[in-house]
Amino acid sequence: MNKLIITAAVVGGELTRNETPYLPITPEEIADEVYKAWQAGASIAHIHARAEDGTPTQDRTVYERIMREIQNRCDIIIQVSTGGSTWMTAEERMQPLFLSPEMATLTTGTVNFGRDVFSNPPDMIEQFATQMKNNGVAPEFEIFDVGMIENALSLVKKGLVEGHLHFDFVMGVPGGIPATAKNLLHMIDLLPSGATWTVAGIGRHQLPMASLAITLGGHVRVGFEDNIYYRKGQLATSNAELVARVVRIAKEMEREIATPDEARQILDLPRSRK
Ligand code: KMH
Ligand code: ZN
Repeated sequence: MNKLIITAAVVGGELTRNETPYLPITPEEIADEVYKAWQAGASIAHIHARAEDGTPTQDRTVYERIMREIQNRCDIIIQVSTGGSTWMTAEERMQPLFLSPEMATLTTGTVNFGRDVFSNPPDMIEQFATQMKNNGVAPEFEIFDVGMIENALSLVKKGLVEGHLHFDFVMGVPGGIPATAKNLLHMIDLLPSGATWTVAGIGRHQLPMASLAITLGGHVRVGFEDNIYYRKGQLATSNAELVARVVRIAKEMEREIATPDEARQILDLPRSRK
């Protein structure tokens, strides 16, 4: 089986320190958290940015500082968010793309997000995909429900996305696809051959969905963005703790962990061809 790519989603676009005191906020704190996750075995860092007061921001200068701090510490693949937070405009959300990071997320449809709506109409999706193409950024399709897979494939048909296809199944968001094994198998079935996939299980679904992905040959995303608990009633004190647990499970199942460079090869990112 191919090596396991672990993504650490260390900040998120909605979480606050009221929910967990361990949430990193400043660029240095975020980079330190990413560095610890990398030491534990993560090869991709999914990044959101925060203003000094902790509120989510898509300001490219803040992303630039975060990226620089991370690059000073390790060679992890940096994947910026274009999801931002549910209340942000398209213009705000696409700011970090202008920094030409290696990867960025691309949600290919609109979904209820708890009591909010995470809005991604067709024109916005195409605008984001075009900007990624122009800036040489590899998209990771964020799939919150089944129909978003077909929407992603339509971008490929239109020539707006080229090369290797990588999907992240975000499962268990209230309003999105429930985190069940049957739903995961169904989504895997819909992918074109050669595509890779990862699973981000939300809340208590993080651990079972990660275990399933390890078994099925997929990849895994963990981190505070999706789940702040190590187990019921016990907060995780770092993203690295969540990564380390996935590493231990994978090793017990004879699945090796991909380094960032190995992940670049699996995902056929341009840096792997240099
Ligand atoms: N914050 C959510 C509304 C992404 O990063 O691309 C969406 C999100 C997805 O976090
Ligand atoms: Zn995100």
